[in-house]
Amino acid sequence: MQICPLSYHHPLFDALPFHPKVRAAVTPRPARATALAAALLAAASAGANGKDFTVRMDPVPGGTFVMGDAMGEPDEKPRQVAVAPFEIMALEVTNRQFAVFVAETGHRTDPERRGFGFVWDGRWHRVQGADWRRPSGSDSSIAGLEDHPVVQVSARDAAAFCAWAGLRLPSEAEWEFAARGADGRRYPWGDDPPEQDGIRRANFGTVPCCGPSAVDGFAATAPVGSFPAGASPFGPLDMAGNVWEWTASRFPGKPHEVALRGGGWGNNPWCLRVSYRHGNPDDIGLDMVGFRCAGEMR
Ligand SMILES: [Ca+2]
Repeated sequence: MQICPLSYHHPLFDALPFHPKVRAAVTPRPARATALAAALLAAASAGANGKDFTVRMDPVPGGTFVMGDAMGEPDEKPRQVAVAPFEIMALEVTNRQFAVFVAETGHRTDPERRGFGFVWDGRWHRVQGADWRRPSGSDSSIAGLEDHPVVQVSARDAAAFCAWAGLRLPSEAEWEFAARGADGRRYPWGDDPPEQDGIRRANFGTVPCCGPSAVDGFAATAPVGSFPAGASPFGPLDMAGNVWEWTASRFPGKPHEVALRGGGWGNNPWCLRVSYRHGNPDDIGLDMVGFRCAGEMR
């Protein structure tokens, strides 16, 4: 077994300056017409950098599948789960898209209100001034990273974005089904490792775990959708790697934590498996964690 040091319970994690049960006031849910949100996001997304970042929703048919991995961690014990039909964003939410949401709603993220975010360099550092506009701290910026996934957003910030867009975060079961389908594969593309025979299928980190690796051209985040060979059976990209993704599900046994999935740019292939689970407090931001939204099948 290997450890993916994402949870704040891990010894590589700087302590929070507050008890996780002491939560900030709930972020007000913005009230905006979803049609307007969809139009604004489309206008901000299409054709950026010569590439189409339009918000594409991939349909995921309902079904029954075995969630988990008998060869995985103890909390991945296989169990049969039924999922109703839904849709999921083909790509992680980008900085450009999150900026539209903030401009329209005035939303202030949890890391902005807390005054810090967590930054990974082989361990997690609590960095003052790190937020979605300054992912590594006050001297950093997202200039040139407009089509990279937004990071340093909490689960509550992610849920607020999705609600504004007329969507929601996927449950853990929906996320895993969208990533692997029903045939028991280990990764979105199948059972082959993320890099094999010169084909790179995900943005991930060093082996052994867990430093940034620029072998794929990206030491940290990559523009969303950069690894088409890593598509899941239903179409979504980057379900393994690039950034971990918040879900709508509480982490079992940890009522103040939310489940994250998919592994990130600093993790090794073990952590990129579709069944790997982590939990973190719902009001902290990290520079290896983003999200994508789901919605009801239209
Ligand atoms: Ca991802």
